[in-house]
Amino acid sequence: MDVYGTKQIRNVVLLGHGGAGKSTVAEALAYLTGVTKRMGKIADGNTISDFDKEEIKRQFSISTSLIPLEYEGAEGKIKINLLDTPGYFDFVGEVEEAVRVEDAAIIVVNCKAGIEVGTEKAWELCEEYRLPRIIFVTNMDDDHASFRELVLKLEKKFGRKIAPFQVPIRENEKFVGFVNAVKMQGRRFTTFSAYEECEIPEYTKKNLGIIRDALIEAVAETSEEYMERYFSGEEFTQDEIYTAVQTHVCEGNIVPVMMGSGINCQGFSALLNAIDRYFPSPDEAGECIGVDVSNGERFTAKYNQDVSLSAKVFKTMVDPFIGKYSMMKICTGILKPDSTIYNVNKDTEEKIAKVYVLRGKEVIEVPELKAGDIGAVAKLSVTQTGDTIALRSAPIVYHKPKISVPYTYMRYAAKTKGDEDKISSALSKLMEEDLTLKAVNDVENRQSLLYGIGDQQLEIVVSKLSGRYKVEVELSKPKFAFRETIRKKVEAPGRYKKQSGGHGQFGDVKMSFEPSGDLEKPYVFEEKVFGGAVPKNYFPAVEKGIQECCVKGPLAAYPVVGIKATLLDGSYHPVDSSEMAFKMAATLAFKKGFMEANPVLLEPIASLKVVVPDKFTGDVMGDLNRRRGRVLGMNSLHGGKQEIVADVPMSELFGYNTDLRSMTGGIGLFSYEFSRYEQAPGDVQKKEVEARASKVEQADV
Ligand SMILES: Nc1nc2c(ncn2[C@@H]2O[C@H](COP(=O)(O)OP(=O)(O)OP(=O)(O)O)[C@@H](O)[C@H]2O)c(=O)[nH]1
Ligand SMILES: [Mg+2]
Repeated sequence: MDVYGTKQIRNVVLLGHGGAGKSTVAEALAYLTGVTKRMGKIADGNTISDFDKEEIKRQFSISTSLIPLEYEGAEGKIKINLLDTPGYFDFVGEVEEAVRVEDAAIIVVNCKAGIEVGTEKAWELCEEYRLPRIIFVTNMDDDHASFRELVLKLEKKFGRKIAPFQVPIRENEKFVGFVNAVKMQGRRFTTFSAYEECEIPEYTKKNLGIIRDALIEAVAETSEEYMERYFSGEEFTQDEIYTAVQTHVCEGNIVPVMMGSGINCQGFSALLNAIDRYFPSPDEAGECIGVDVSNGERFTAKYNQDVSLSAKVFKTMVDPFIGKYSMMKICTGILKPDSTIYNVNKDTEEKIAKVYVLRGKEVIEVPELKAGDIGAVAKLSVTQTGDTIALRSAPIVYHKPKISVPYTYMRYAAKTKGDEDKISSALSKLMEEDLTLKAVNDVENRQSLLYGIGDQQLEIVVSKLSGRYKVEVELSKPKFAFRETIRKKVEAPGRYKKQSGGHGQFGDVKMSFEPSGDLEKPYVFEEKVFGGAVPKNYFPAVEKGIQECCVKGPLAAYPVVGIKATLLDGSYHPVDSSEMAFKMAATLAFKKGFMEANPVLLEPIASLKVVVPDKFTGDVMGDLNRRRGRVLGMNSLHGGKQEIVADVPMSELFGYNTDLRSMTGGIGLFSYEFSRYEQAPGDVQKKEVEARASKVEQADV
């Protein structure tokens, strides 16, 4: 593959709802630009983008794939770095990594399915990252797909920016071509995306007129001079139209809508043309903004190959067979093989040998990569996704990507004992690839937890562990961290006595137990012993007894919190008393007293935020009620959305991701954090106490 200069590069991300046809669009573009001799199909598991075993098995994308294309554009050869992202919401992390380095987007919409939740999310992301975009309407081969209806819906949803550039031509209800509204020419497909010119059918003319007028009006709005010419009835030249459209597309004022059939590879010549003409090269798209670590000052630069190197590592691939690749976008300078680079985040230099571009799973060596381009380096040891690569002499650091926080979790365990180390090393590799995956060791509940965006993602992790790393794990419902405390004050004696011949054991205490009011601490200890009934040197032993009891409470073996224990009185034996005996006596007093002091279970409460469009608020609040949640308030957000704030028991949030998705078609988002402990209702307590009866240690007297 050739080396391309900044101006010859187009970085384009494919976004859209799951199953809309993104990977098929990528495949068609690759076929058309000569990357492949035969077009692969999702159903046959032979596409460039969905090469992973799990993707082939499930027939949808799981990770973002890079597919560089070389294309003979209007002003010479260009390289299009296409990133094909997964549409399913569990893999949002992949999308978030990709949009950070791309300069423009193609939102793929299935004409028959229309605007889906994934379309809206894609649009929102483009707005957030200010990405110029084209909407590519696919599935035009479906006889029931109405382009016009879809355009009306798009206009209603996204406003005046929506600008159809084409009108379909159908014969006997079949999609056979389109009219190009920019050139005002008819096109009939011959083989694949190739076409011959044809007459503009009569029935398209009315529609075409509207589209064309809107287009010319937009061109006129580019400058005062154009406006005057427009009003004097002068026509614009083709080149003037192209230039004006490019300005509007780059500024996000116009979103062209184009069409085709992924599966029949139709409509892609026009799409390639549009990418070439309308999308910005990196230097036109924006600036690199970061911080110069040497002086702490803000750093801004154009994408420019003539200054020193800086690059964003936006994705990591770790494969047991092909190894680790750090994918990066070169921001400034040139990345050359056999050089030393400096990882600014890790303050470490790393050696690189060869420089590559990846195309799906294919690794292609290149002489160098220039500013604005995307490529990869193998076997970096400390470098992770989100890091900035630069030179020690010019240490620039770019912002880390904004990646969704995972809130769905499951407990995991090795199916075969002894596999634990292998599992944790495999998981750490998977976590390098996927920033939304987290393995957490929950020491308190003696369980290992796997956090992700959704259940499907976690299920795929299990499958990857088995397929790639040959270790089997099992997912199950996690245990929740309850606490135990008491509600009233009691006094309780504790006497430990073993005096049957020889050296005996004797400890005797009287203690009071009451709520301390501080649920952050297990216990506070005090002594009010009068006249040496228990000698001072045994006080620490008594406290030790209480401390140990608090680890595993008498009610359901959960940790105890919020207890005040006071040593009031007792007695001792000059020979048989020992620290051990007093510790035991305190334990007996605690267990008896605790159970008499109205013991209760406390459950963790999460403070939850749910963001949904207005129309779903009723359903969401009803569901939160069923989950024993307390809705605390609602805040209006922009775009017709509401944020519902509620307190909900943590245990009731298990499975919330799936339920919220099915309630809202996937558009609802939620986040939560632990807030505090609260008394669990009687039925919850009863169930827990029964379930954990065997775990409670009986006081042995
Ligand atoms: N009839 C028809 N089928 C299509 C078209 N484009 C894609 N498909 C089929 O639709 C299914 C989904 O296509 P993909 O390309 O995998 O969709 P995607 O957007 O990449 O999906 P995710 O990776 O899950 O986000 C596949 O079975 C494709 O063969 C099209 O233009 N016409
Ligand atoms: Mg896909």
